[in-house]
Amino acid sequence: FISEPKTAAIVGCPFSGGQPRVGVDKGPIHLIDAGLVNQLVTLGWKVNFDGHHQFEDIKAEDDPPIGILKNPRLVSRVSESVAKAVTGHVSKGHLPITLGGDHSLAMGTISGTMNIHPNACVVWVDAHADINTAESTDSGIASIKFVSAQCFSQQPGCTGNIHGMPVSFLLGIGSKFSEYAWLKPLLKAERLVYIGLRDVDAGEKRILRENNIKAFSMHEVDKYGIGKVVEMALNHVNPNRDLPIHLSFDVDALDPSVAPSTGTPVRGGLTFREGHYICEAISETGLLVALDMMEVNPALADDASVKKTVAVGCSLVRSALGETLL
Ligand code: Z70
Ligand code: MN
Ligand code: MN
Ligand code: MN
Repeated sequence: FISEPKTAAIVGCPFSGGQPRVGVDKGPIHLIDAGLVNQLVTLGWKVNFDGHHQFEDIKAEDDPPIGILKNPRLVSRVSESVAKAVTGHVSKGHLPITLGGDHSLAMGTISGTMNIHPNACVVWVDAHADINTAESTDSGIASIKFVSAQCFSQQPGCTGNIHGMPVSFLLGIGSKFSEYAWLKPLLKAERLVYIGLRDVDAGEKRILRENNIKAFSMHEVDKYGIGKVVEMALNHVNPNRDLPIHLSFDVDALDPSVAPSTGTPVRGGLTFREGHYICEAISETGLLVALDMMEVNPALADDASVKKTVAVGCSLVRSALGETLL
């Protein structure tokens, strides 16, 4: 699906409106400053990067919540413009690499991919399912979650932060919002698979079950090993290994010891090698058509942790684009 000469297009998305913490909008800048473009050139790719996206600004007072959704208009318009950019690249046989920014951007990236490849499958690598709907909030279970050794948070399911919801929007489940009329439910539940889950809200578990969505949590990674998990994941969404693959990688899928600089680190995550194996195995299929590297937040944690997180983000992208160990 990728034309020769192999060309990647960086879609830098300095955007944080899908979640509450400042700093995730600086993720793409750090990934580029770390030398990502040259690293990919070294791998033999032509790389198009003409600066980070400039998003229209909608002032908070002009963007009050719609129901539970926070910053609903801003998130919608940003994702819509990202969808257009991604569609443009994919239509030319270029590989868009979207650098986040928060994961609400995936409404745009996946829509953009599926506009050109309606049969594409999605591999979503994340600690979280990001599949809340406006309704799944009132599951009524206020759970205390020990998020990491250092901190804990108390959240009753969906928080209205749209980075916890992009998958439900893409599937077309939950209530519809006129503000999101541009977003067509192009993704089918059977073309979606998760790897790395370990912080899934009660309402989200019900959604996964009711829609028969395949998910490999950290339990399955431990039980079968990452090699078998990736094989089973691809067997589910891409049984004949002939469909285009969109890989949406949330850096918080990795263990906080590997990727500490992210908004909601969750202990018990993928190791450095497990994360890379996923990218390498998908690269080996030759079917990758779009990649997201999301939720790198350089404002969280100390300098050494930021460096480590940015470096692993670059390294995962290289693996997905064909870097091998030998
Ligand atoms: C939580 C919510 C979250 C990151 C999603 C998810 C929180 N279930 N954090 N992605 N990084 O708010 O819906
Ligand atoms: Mn392009
Ligand atoms: Mn995510
Ligand atoms: Mn996450």
